[in-house]
Amino acid sequence: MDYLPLTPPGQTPLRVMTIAGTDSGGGAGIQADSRTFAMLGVHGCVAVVAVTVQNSVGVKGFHELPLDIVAGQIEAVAGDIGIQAAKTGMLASSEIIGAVADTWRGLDDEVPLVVDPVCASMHGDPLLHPSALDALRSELFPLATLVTPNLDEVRLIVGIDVVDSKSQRDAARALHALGPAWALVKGGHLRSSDHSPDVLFDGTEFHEFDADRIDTPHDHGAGDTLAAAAACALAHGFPVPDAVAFAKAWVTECLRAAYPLGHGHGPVSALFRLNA
Ligand code: PXL
Repeated sequence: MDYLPLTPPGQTPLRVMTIAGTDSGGGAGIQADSRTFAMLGVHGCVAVVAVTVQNSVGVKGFHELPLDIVAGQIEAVAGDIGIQAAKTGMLASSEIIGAVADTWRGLDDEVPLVVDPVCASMHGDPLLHPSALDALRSELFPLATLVTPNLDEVRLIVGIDVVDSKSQRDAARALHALGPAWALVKGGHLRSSDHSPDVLFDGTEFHEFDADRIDTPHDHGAGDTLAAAAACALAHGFPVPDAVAFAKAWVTECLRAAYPLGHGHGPVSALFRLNA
């Protein structure tokens, strides 16, 4: 695959922020985002919204940070360091979603925002209070350049059970109607396909992306990694369909390089790039 342009040593790279939760096991969330940021050559900035207690077997609990600390991290970085793109991951509650949306609306610059609407871990442990779905739909989606739900998240957010390419397009239409500029419906979990077909929609045109389905139990952090890579490409000024194509190729390589960890599911790995 073609990678993103790199910044010469000593020069300031592009800055991309993740607004998300930490993963003590290092597989997903902010840890996955930060690995992708580093391996793609951008400077990663962080707004921590929650600390999860988890390992490869599951999420045992989480602690949410105060709203002023969530908002303060975003403002402090945007006002000094400056960011060229951001992504959201686990946001935990409607109050945090409200604080992130308010802060985002108050920023001086227009910056592309990728919203990965994380609702649960791969083990099914909740990472978003069910009462927060409304805030996600009404407050955050309208601010998003791109939303990137998986099929479980699609079901929760727009109530559509995606089983084939027609329902995948219907879901993309319903998601786009909530206000994001672009909606991506990821088909990695689509049982009717032996590939991983994703559908992207901007209200006018559908774009389709296909990739091999990588058959591995070690796919912790795959969604985070795709959204983080898309944010990096948007920071570079890629048009959204090109950013999605890049991110899909990146996460496919990270899935190929995934490794076992602990007694459960290991993470996708951006580290493969060190061997290249
Ligand atoms: O992969 C989704 C995700 C995002 N953020 C955090 C997580 C997970 C999955 O477990 O723990 C913090």
